[in-house]
Amino acid sequence: MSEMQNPHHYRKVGWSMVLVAASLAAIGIVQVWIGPDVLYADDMQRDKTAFFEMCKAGNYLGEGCDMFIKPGNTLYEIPRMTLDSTEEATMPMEEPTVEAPVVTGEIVSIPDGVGVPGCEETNECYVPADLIVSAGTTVIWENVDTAAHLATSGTPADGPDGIFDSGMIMGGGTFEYEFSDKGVFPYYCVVHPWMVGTVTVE
Ligand SMILES: [Cu+2]
Repeated sequence: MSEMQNPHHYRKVGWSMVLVAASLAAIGIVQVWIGPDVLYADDMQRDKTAFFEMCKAGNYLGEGCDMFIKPGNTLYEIPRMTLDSTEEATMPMEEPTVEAPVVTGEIVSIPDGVGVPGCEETNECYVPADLIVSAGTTVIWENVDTAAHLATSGTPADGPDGIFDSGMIMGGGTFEYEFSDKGVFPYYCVVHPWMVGTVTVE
């Protein structure tokens, strides 16, 4: 008679199942019991934050708000109207300053459609294909094509030389590299090896 055919063994298995079921039930009960309190501390924090925001909005003048007047919690300067003034009080409006993106580099464009050969005939796979910059200049490759391209230092014949490697520049993406050393740096697109360019740093 094998082990599995022994009825006493079945009984043992049966008791184990009961034990597992009981444990699961116990976990369930504990969960239901503590459930609503799990978020208790979180709610308290939320209330406190809401109260602080209310005080801040009221310049910390509200009841109980003086507890927040301490270094680091800046008091707002609220412009006040003067009652005897006949002029309409004007709020000091700050001119909305639109921060123009600071272009601190030279841009090399990767034009549309250079993923198929042809651009090499006019040397326009990168524009400009032969860029001359001064040392310390950041060159920004801007891929305006929909296909992904690379700017990898080296040549198609010898492969990457390890100086810089954009990796895949997705359509609409950019890659930046700051040229600190002088020299002539050829680069190419690993997936479209007819795409070549150079950066000359003077
Ligand atoms: Cu490419």
